Amino acid sequence: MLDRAYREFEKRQQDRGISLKGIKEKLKMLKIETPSWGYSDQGTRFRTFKQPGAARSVEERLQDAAKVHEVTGLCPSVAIHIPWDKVDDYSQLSNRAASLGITIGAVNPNLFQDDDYMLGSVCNPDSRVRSKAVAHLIECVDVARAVKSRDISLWFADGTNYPGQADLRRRKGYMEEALAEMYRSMDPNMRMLIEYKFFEPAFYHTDLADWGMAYQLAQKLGPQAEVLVDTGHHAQGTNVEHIVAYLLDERRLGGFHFNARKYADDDLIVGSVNPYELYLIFHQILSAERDQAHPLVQDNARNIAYMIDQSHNIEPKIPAMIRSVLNVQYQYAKALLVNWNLLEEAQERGDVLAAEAVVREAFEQDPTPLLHAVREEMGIAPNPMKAYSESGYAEKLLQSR
Ligand code: AOS
Ligand code: ZN
Ligand code: ZN
Ligand code: ZN
Repeated sequence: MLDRAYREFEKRQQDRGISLKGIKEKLKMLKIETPSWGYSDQGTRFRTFKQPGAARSVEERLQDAAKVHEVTGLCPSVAIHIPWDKVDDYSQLSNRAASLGITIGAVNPNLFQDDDYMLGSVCNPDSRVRSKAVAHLIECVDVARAVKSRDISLWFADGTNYPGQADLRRRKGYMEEALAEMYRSMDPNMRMLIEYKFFEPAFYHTDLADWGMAYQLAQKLGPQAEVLVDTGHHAQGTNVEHIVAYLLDERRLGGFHFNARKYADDDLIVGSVNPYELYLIFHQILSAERDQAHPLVQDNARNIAYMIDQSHNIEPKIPAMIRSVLNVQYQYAKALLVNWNLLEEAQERGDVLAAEAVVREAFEQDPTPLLHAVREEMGIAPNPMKAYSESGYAEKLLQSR
């Protein structure tokens, strides 16, 4: 049933030259993966506050991820972290996920929690440690095969704290060798997503510090290697949407780790601090999708893995995850409301103010009635946060965990 708010919204968009038909279909196709590690107690290097009811096992993490999908309709897959989600039988894990209505998404190796990794994993000066790290990468390729997952997401804590601590170029070579070995072990349908981060936990240099390094490495490895952009991993003021546009044009944008931050890699709720940045990221992706002159760029834009990478330490984890994916959906919905004809005309005229206004005007729309209608058509409650709190799930967890 279309309510008045929706009809008014539709009319307002028609007046702006926007038809909602295709837009609804695109909203129904949006998928955002949630991280298994976001459902358990683990957090900062300061205190990790224990939350009553938080998931304690991979089974419970799958249940919570399935609940988030149930109320949002947006999260049909969950990323896993090995060894945190290690099990004896991965096909059983994947069947269990299926019985909960979700699938296992990206497999994330862990190359930072063993004592062996104090001076690095794949870039460690000790060849024994490097071999151990490579063996773990290959183990994760096997896990991906067993859970039928396409993506293996790589993030390395490797780096140094002091000038002179290690030979930077030698470490670069170690990284290249390790990833080449992993690359050779992948099946043709698999993708290696390479994440970068400019600092932390290492504070002098990080072996994969920025998108350019990740991109060049991906290029050397081959077409199954792509870059993963974690929105929190840039210096203040970095134009992240420009990086997105550049990688799309090079057809190497593999995925995102969404989160927000005020200062450094805070892993806060995406869209809470800088919603315009998130919107502008989607603006670039949708621009690439429209680029009919470059079908491979369009293809890249349609195959991006959208993932949340957050760990909620002071806020209740499941509602925080729900809010995060709803924030992504909200900004994506607005990015779909750009009048591209007006934008292109303004750009061609060199009309700076008009072009900026077209982009900002869509950002200033409130797509809530549209999202309500889309959820209704998908059989989802119009307000997923409310549906979750009324479902009694949180109370049930307090009893049972
Ligand atoms: C670390 O800063 C990265 O964002 C990783 O992607 C991720 O948080 C980690 O692999 C989860 O433990
Ligand atoms: Zn990340
Ligand atoms: Zn991070
Ligand atoms: Zn982060």
